[in-house]
Amino acid sequence: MSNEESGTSEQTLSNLLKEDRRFDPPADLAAEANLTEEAYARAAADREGFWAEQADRLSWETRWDRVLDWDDPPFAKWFVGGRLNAAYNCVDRHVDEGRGDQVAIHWVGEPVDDERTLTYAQLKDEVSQAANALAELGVGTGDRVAIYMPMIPETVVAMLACARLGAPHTVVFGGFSADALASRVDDCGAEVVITSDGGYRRGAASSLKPAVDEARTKTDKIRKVLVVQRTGQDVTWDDDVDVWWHDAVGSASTEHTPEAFDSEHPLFVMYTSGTTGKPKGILHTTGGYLTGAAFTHWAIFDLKPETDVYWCSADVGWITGHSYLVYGPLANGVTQVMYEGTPDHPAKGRWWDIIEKYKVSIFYTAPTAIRSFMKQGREIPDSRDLSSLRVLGSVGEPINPEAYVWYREVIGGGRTPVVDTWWQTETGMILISPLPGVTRGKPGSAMIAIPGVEADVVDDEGTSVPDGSGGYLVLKEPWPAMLRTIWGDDQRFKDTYWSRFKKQGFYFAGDGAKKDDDGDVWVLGRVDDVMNVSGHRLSTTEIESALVSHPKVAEAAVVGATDEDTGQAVCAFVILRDEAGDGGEDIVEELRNHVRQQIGAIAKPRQIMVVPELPKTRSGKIMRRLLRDVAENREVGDVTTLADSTVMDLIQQGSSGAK
Ligand code: 6R9
Repeated sequence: MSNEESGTSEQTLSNLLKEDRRFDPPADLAAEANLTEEAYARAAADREGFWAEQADRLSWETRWDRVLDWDDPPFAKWFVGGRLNAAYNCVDRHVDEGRGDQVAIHWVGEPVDDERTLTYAQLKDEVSQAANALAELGVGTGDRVAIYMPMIPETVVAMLACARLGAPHTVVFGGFSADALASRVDDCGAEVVITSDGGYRRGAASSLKPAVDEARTKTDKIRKVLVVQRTGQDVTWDDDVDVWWHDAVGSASTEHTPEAFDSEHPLFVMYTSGTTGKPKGILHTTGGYLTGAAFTHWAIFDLKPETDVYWCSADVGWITGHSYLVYGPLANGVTQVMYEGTPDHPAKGRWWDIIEKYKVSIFYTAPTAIRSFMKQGREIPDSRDLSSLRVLGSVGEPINPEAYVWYREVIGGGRTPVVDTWWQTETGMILISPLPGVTRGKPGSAMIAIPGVEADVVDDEGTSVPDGSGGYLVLKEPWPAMLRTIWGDDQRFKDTYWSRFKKQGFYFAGDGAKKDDDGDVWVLGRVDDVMNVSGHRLSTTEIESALVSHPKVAEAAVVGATDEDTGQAVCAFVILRDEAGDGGEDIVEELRNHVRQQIGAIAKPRQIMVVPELPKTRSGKIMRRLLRDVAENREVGDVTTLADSTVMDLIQQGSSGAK
């Protein structure tokens, strides 16, 4: 954002920042909070000392002799010389410390009453068996293993078994195609794939194994495929390659001694859903990543491992599933819920049934889910007992103030702080977030960097912008869970994240953000989600927020489409709330005027299309690139990273002729 332009953006962004609702932390939570205000100053005074304290939450076989080696930036090494085993920390340690009978996972399958409970002791046995079975299949330290699974306990077991062996895993979201799987397997050279026959989704068994079979025709890397039987559906079988999990793992010994690995030993590679080009394999290593995931999970959710029941609704195929379903919660030894299916099967309200049944106290989900519940109305959650909830989290996208307030009021009964957590696959851990016992929450703002993290908003030259202005979100100092490189491509790692502000040595996050008058951060979305209409910079988030604040609108996505007159023009796609019916004849005009009223004439959409669905990635992010294709009457581009690739057909049918 250039200097002249930020003046304009300041005015047009003022709509979001007009938000003046504030929510104090509940007094009882504040009194017992894991972190207090003092942590910020303590961490700022001695950042490395602060992180060393956090690393001490883990069990190390050998202690580190240097906290941070930043001698060759941007290649960081954390807890240098330290040795540990991530799986030992997530499982065995709790058993060794006498918590073996505590439930680790209450697993809830999609078919009602298909449930399984695993204690830490049982998890230890299964992880040990799986590690022995993988070793038997020839998996050794450093070998990569691909995991292509539904949301079942074996997925967590498989990840931990890999970690136990020091074999980096790469989890590929089960909704991805055979092509996507093959290209990831190829890129990281995985010779073993762990999968299942299928999983349950929207009431039916959907298959996974055929995609692995197909991937094997596209890459010659795959030597063995370990198959969990989940649905019992027919699978084609190759005796030379395929191995049943229940045979190999079921017959393996429950004794397995975990080896300690170097703190910088690779733990996993997670491919990001790239907008264009080859996906990036983000590499995370052991000691720093586990420290960051465990600490943030404890601090930001104010976790009390002995009494809380935690639930993160993310899929393990996403970084949130890695840090806040597997490594963070299990390192902290909490009891958690894991759910296989969709929120509306067999009926709307399934999630609230689960919260009621297991007395979930901390719940972490995405704004897209919250907005879809708003669409259904409050009667459904109102008819469940959600009084066990005490902290709510949000991740993945900016949360619109309306969705934040609804989440807090309707789901949290007006009691619960909402932590809007900003982070990325690359950051490995939450970096900007309120602290539930400290922060006076503002709907729509992720607030400030957590203790130990240095974030800022800067202009084109890398200079910190004054409060009240917008720019680029950067990280000024290394943090323990930061990515170490892009798998096999150090140059791309440097170019993508470290070249934009090379002189200053800042990490460029790719997000636009704004500091309000109090210095609190409002993340506005990816820099490429900024539109330029007649020379005015408009953020998609701001206009979407205005649309969602209209009582008939459930969800909105805004893109800038090329326009002869104005350079770009605002095009909006909206999903109406159930009770709004078809919205009435004049709905489009009504909404255009609403945006004008909320923000100003410049933001009034040229075009609004009422659609039944929006195209989203697995992590709930709207793929605006595809909507831009529709808005510009182009053939729709690559849809392979969509969670549901049929959505584009629905949108195109609905939008034809609309203007
Ligand atoms: C964890 C995750 C990262 C991008 C990030 C930003 C957006 C995530 C956000 C948020 C505003 C939040 N994002 N959390 N934007 N407020 N609380 O989502 O990782 O899939 O790599 O996406 O998501 O644009 O740059 P990832």
